Amino acid sequence: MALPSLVDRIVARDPRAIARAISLIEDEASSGAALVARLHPRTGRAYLIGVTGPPGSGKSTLVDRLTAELRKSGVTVGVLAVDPTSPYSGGAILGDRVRMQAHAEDAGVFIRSMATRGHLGGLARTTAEAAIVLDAAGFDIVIIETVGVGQDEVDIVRTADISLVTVVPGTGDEVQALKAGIMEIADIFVVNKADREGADRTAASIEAMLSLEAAAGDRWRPPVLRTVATTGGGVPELVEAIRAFREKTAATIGERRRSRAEWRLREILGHGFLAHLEQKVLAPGEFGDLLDRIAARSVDPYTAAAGVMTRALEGNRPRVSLDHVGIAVRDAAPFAALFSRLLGLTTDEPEDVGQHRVRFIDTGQGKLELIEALSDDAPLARFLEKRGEGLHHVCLRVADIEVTMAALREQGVRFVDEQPRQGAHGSRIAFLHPSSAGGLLVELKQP
Ligand SMILES: Nc1nc2c(ncn2[C@@H]2O[C@H](COP(=O)(O)OP(=O)(O)O)[C@@H](O)[C@H]2O)c(=O)[nH]1
Ligand SMILES: [Mg+2]
Repeated sequence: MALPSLVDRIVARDPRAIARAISLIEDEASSGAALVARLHPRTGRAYLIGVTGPPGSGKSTLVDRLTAELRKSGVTVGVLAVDPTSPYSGGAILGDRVRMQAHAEDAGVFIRSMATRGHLGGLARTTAEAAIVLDAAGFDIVIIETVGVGQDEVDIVRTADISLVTVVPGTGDEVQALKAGIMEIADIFVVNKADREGADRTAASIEAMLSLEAAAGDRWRPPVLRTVATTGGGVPELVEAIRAFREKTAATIGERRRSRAEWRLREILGHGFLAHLEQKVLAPGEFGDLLDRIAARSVDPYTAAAGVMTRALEGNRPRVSLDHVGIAVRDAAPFAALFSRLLGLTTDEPEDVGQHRVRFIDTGQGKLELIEALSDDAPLARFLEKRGEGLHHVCLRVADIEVTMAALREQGVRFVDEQPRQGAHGSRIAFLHPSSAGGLLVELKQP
């Protein structure tokens, strides 16, 4: 299907088009990226609710109830349920999809499972883009249920407008464990399974933990709510708390979304740069070789990374230094004498290269090369006839002449020499065609 018509159908909230779009995005197809680009201008209206917490704490059940409760007031709800990827099937566990079939007949609800595909942080790597689809499709609320496997479900704060953290009544150890990471991200705590014993104690210990934090002025203090997701108990109160948070933070939501955009952009750039390194900079298998060398302690990770980065940044721009400046002369002797008298520079013994005789004068950094023609049909003889004595060429030293030539050819540079040839002192040289170098004759040299 052509992209524009897919966009139209998404905006018209066609569930099949939405499902198709999310699949494209999940597969990280280039058409998925193009689609996101087209949908993005139409987003920013939906309110994103993140639901995180340990597996089995009732997130899916709660999301289901929350959806039903929100629907009562007529708002439309899109749900993204992120599942851990099964190591066997590679796909999402289907349980949630089955569980949420209660809304199957409701056009105001769209539910979709997404597999993490190995991504850590509680979300699939493309969950934020899938949310863009639902936002563009006009869902008022988008609920994102995270995997809930660990403490590091921090991605959700970087994706959602509000984060709900579910907890179950327990020994108190669980609440202690929460401290590590999830505590900080909660805008609302939900003690679910409040029909079980110990819910009050669990809620109290969360309250106690919260009271340790300095209550900074007007800041939102996360409420601790109790729900029974299986019956829907406490869910209206949860909807009310969400509304209160949304109202309280309405003035700063632009800021929050901007800082999330920053995080997202950095992540995309990081991911893109890595992909570039793997595909364009490193030779096949080279990444693995680097790992082997790090494991064998023959290189440290920082040095390895620095080497790759240098190549990535300078790979297509060969590093050069000035080797020498060639000067066409009819007779080298008076020039040698002049440089000796004026500057105290000595001239090397002559060396014959092809039809030319060359002498080098070392200035300490770049050299001067005095070139004489050995016969009347030498290229230099023709040069002297046309242009007279003076600057003939500049020679730039490169580390690897083949690599440099290939890189320059890629940029459209033409060469006088198809292949590098033998130069003075056993070097290998090649001349760029003057038409590719602003009329100047440029020699490349690999010492
Ligand atoms: N007793 C009780 N069981 C619940 C409650 N909420 C969910 N469950 C059950 O807990 C189990 C895990 O729920 P689920 O929603 O899949 O949890 P998730 O892994 O966090 O998504 C299911 O068997 C639910 O029926 C509740 O409030 N009380
Ligand atoms: Mg679940």
